[in-house]
Amino acid sequence: MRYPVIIALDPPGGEDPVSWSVRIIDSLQDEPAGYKIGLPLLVRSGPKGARDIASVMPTNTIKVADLKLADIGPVMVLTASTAVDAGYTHIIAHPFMGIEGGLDELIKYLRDVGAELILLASMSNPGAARYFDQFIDEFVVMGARLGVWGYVAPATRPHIIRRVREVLKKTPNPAAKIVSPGVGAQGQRPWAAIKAGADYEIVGRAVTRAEDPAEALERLYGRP
Ligand code: BMP
Repeated sequence: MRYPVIIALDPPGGEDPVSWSVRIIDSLQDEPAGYKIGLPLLVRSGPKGARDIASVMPTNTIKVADLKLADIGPVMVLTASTAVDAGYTHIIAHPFMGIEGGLDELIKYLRDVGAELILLASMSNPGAARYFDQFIDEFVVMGARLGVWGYVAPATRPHIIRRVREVLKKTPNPAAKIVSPGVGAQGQRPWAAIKAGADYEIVGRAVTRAEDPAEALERLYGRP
């Protein structure tokens, strides 16, 4: 891993999602710390396509399924199991459903199969400032109670990342990971989230839409 970056694979319309993703992974290999697929890819490629994509990700990379789960426990488990069975190791979920009958069942399933939960602490779009940001402290404490691997916090609002880190310090797992989207296409500069306390920056279009993704990643982050 040369860069503390997770690459978001959101294939543009009109592209074959599997060959588009494989081309990008071939270009980047294990230069980024991980890769992330989301619903645009999973819905279009189906579980078999998602499995084919996971199988070309280097073994030492984090394989995130960004399903942004928000449902009752048993239904989140059904959805998450599609991604876990396809080879994904980290699942992203919303916090608003709460623990009982929701996230408790999801994390129990993930623990049983050796996968990890990432909880949204807030989001990178401007509208999240009005709603999500009101509950950051509660969501971080909720994640700590559950024993999550990490949190999503927005690169676009570094003070939120600092706040998540601050609240984490008072929990049993202050070193829980923070992953931060919003660099590049959404306007934030590379390294801004890391400087604010994130462990990984999530980058999609600024790298994946470039003619040469490896060159784009190096241009953004510099030579380590
Ligand atoms: P891009 O760098 O192209 O803007 O992509 C950002 C990625 O991060 C997308 O896959 C998006 O779904 C995800 N994301 C985000 O942009 N903001 C959030 O708050 C949470 C996300 O998962």
